[in-house]
Amino acid sequence: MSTQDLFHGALAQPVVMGPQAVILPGFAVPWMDRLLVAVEEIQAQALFRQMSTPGGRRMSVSTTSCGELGWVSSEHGYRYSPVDPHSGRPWPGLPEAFLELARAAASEAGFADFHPDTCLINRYPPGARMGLHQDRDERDFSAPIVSVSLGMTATFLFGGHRRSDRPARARLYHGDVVVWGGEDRLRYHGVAPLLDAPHALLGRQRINLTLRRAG
Ligand code: MD6
Ligand code: FE
Repeated sequence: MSTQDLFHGALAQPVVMGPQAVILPGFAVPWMDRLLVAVEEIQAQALFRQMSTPGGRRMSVSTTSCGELGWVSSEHGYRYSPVDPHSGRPWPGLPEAFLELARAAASEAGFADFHPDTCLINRYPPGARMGLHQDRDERDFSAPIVSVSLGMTATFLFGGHRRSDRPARARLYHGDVVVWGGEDRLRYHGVAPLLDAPHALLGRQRINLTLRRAG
């Protein structure tokens, strides 16, 4: 494990990305062991799968979910579903560690009373990326989104309110948390293609948790 991994969180100050968007470096570190155990348990019950976009293209990330609802994408569009279409069963529950971390991070960023009902889990192998998009499948945009980065480092792209706005770039490390909401809630964003730089704990993958209130 590198000194970067050990001390990044303890030393770094919040990085302001917008009026209501902030990176909290290393904020997830105190929850890390519980987060990783929970991700293992979830992916054993609801397998990571590569979904298709409405445009008919296969996403380069693999996805699963937990909570009352799960985000699913297919040729027919994007939606939240109470059951995992692969298994026909409800999604695994939201782990207590996810809820604790999400509430603490939201509160740190100025969003009191965040009650997520879903967590989308994306797994990035080297080369995987996420094109610029808005998160707008949730019913109510008043709740923020809390995003947790695990494993390999990513370059996050923070755009504006139009797809054509040139995005700012920010590095996201293992244990970093991004919180955004309010007037930044519908900003375009994405992830640049992942470099092949294995992480000490998680190897050749990045896992991103996004906690939301969807229903
Ligand atoms: C990712 N994140 O970091 C993709 N969306 O892998 C997102 O798409 C995202 O990090 C909304 C809010 C925060 C995010
Ligand atoms: Fe998103």
